[in-house]
Amino acid sequence: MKLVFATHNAHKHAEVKQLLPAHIEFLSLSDIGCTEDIEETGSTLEENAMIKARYVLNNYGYNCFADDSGLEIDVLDGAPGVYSARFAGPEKSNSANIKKVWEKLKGKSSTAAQFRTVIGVCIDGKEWQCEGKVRGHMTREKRGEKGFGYDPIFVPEGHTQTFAELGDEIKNKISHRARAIHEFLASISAY
Ligand code: ITT
Repeated sequence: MKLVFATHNAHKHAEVKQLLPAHIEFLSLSDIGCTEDIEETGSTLEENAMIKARYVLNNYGYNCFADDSGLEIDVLDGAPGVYSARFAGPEKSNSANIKKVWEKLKGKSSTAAQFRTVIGVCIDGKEWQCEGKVRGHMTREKRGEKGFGYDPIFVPEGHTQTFAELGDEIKNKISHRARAIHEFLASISAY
């Protein structure tokens, strides 16, 4: 089966590629000539994941899945959530986003948080969603060089190092995206 993963984020594409079985022909947006930005106009992770998957199906005719992920901080009522990429502004700067998290957490005693991924799927005329979460807490300093986004300031539960220190091998076993992908893989095992 040919299957498009609708992301322009090369790091995410590489992460997911390592998790998919070899018999699935895994295509990227550039493989199918989709270079435009797919506008994420939804107000939830669920809506945005479906918008991206349906866009590829409707405009390019491929079976597709798309993920939308976000960092949800408990004492900030789940912010930045669906706005994680643009938390500090439309330029989507990781360092500005991290600074804004620290500002918002000033004076708060808890930094408990989770990463959550929703996968929207459009395959052979059917649509469904899968979800994965990883609980943890935010640090008040950056640690580690690996990963992307908020990885240098997120320590997953059961660990003392950030995702950026732990690296892909461990992250791919326990991350929100890995958990959502495993649920997704189980859901397509018959294909
Ligand atoms: P696409 O929409 O093209 O897939 P994106 O970078 O916008 O790529 P998401 O919408 O899924 O990715 O994620 C929104 C933001 O949430 C992302 O830019 C990061 O800042 C953050 N994020 C998501 N997953 C993350 C992870 O595994 N580690 C660290 N930060 C992450």
